[in-house]
Amino acid sequence: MDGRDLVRSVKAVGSVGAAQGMRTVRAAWRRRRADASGLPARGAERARVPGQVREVEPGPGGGVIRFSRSELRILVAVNGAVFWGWDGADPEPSYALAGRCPEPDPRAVLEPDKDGGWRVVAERVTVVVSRHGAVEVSTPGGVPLRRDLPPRWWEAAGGGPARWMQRSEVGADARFFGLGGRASGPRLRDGTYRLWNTDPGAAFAPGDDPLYITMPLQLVVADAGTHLMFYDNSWDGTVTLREGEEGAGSGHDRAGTAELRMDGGPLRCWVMVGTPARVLLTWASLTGAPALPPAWALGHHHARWGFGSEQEVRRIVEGYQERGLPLDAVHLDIDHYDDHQVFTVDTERFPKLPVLAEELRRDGIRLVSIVDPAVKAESGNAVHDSGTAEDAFVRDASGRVVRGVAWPGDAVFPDFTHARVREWWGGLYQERLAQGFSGFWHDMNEPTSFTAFGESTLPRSARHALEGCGGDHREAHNVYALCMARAGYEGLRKLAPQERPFVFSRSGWAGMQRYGGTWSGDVATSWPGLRASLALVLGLGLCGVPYSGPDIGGFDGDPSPELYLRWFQLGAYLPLFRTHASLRASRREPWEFGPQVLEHARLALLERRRLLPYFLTLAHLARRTGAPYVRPLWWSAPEERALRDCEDAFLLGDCLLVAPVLDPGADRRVVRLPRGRWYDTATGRAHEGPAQVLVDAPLARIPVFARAGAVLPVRGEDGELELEVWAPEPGRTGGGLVVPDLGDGWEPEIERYTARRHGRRVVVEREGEDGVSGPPHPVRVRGLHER
Ligand code: NBV
Repeated sequence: MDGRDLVRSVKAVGSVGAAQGMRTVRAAWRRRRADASGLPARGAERARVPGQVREVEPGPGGGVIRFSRSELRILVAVNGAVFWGWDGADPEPSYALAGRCPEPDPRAVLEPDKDGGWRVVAERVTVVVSRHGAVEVSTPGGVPLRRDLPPRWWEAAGGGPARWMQRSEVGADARFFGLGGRASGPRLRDGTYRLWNTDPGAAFAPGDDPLYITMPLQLVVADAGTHLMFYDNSWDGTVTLREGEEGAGSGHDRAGTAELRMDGGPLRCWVMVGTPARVLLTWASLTGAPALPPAWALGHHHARWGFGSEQEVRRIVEGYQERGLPLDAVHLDIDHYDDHQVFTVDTERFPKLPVLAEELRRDGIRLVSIVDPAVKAESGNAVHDSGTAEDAFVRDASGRVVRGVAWPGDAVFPDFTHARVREWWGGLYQERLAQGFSGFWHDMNEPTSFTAFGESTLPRSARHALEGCGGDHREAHNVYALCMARAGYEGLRKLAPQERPFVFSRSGWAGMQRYGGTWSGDVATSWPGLRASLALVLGLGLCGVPYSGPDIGGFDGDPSPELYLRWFQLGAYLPLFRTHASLRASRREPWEFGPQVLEHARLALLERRRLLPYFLTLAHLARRTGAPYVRPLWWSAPEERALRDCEDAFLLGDCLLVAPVLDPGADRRVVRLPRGRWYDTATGRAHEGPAQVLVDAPLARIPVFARAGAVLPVRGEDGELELEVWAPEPGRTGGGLVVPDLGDGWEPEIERYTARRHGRRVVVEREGEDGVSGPPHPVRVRGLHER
């Protein structure tokens, strides 16, 4: 029985047969037994709340407030973020932070507040702690944004980690976003969301929750302001959200609430306040700048589980080339491994992979390899043997190496929470580089271990190094993929220092953007699946992960030509633009859906290529500012309530508004435009926002609007950089940023442009240190002759 049969049995039928089936049953049984002996029974529990304030000890950036049954440490950091932690919790160690905790802001001091409470006043935020331990966050003007009520802990009589609950209140008008990758987002409606990275086991659609990436991060947008709240704790937990309701003059407002319940770990959090852009900037300064993808990774990728041979890869590539369709990368899935074993090649079907890679590279196409963490548990397997020599694999409480079941059969799992193991694993990418691969696609890293029933991951009692702190899988699970991404990224930095690593990962946690992006897993082939794929990109962007994109056409099944095309057209405007599908799914090449779809897909591909300089600019800006490429419509106008609820369109950087078609049969759609003038880029027609407009959306294209005054870097017909400038409204100026990509190893300067009307002309100038000058690139003005 091979991996394919296993999928058929585990995923499709839900029952397993023969040897592999027995393995999954044994794995489930082993897991239960390990947990029963490795984890203490909880027994009776005692609840605790902080009690009354007893004393206060001011310190740099804040101080410590002691209550009768707990203590609270508050710290305002120089980047403007505020930390607080209960029961002695410090900001470090933390998997989310990019480095050390930022320095305290010396200007922030703890001072007495009314009714026996205390407060810290910082530049952008005021934090007031009541004498019972409620913590209120408000704007400098005193408008409340959030109130965290006194927390409650439950301690097990027999010892072990305390469970805790934190209830928070936000404005009655507030909307919640974030929590990682949620298929039902980006606006998170009332419900309970689990914080446990999970392979759903089948292609997902809205409503399937949790998925592969969860984060205890809430981005809250309200009239009073925007804030990001991050509870730095990787344990299993749930967040129950309930949007508030306004009394509308006839009654009281009901606050929105978020109730976080965690199974253990510290109660500590970071909050940042400001505009959405400011909040994401602060988040990136705390958790790390998003990795810059290599330029080719912003082009078109074609993947497939089951190319099966070098000939087939060549056939696909030729298919693109013969039809003049741009292609930048081809991804090889697990079927190119030898017997599903990571860091190997099936040399019968892929006899000369380095030669193929070299040929493709000459044509400007890169090869990307899937990398799974599970290692075949068999002596003689080189990775297994070297990992065993390194003592790299996760063990249980009794010291035995934990076994699971994955594609190669019985498998063991590296403990990526150990620096030495990461270094060993990072070195293994040498084999991939020697095969000619340029990029890496981390899969199955929740981690997933197939089991016949219950949860498909490692036992909760499995031991992990956790950077020398020691702990078990309850704490390590959610950061497993983050640490794997770090291992791959840092390994590649060492092995190929001249190139930007390209790593994207199915699972992850807060801070994963430091190492790359994600594709967020196996989205269902359906119209709701298409909607979910946009929700995920938007939601992840608001969690600081700007580079992602779905499997175009959906992972499973057989999309109709229309669904495939609409997905393709959306994907062309998302950071990761990749067609991919499962072994058993129908084909996903653009020519497989008839001549009409082919022609329209060609337009999308060519437009993506034309926009490449813009995507590169957005990638550089994401790295410098934390701003996602793909932003909700409220990004620059969070006070516009109607925009907060708009989930079917997005801003691509500052210049474009993209309105994908997400419903079957549509050839027109309504688009909600934010304030200002917007040009329909297909017709040149100007629309004045705020407004809802009905526009054509024929099969050939999805509606895309350009902001009046936008200066957009594009690729001209000669392949050189050109500036596409959309006429500012009369009497107004516009402008834009351009970051020319100079290739790996270069730190380009941001070029700043202004655009203004001068009579019937538009004047575009570059702002430099020594004043303004004419732009060094050709300029093409559009929209000038409108009204
Ligand atoms: O490696 C096979 C697939 C892969 O194509 C997909 O992108 C991943 O999300 N992988 C999941 C494992 C198989 C799942 C059934």
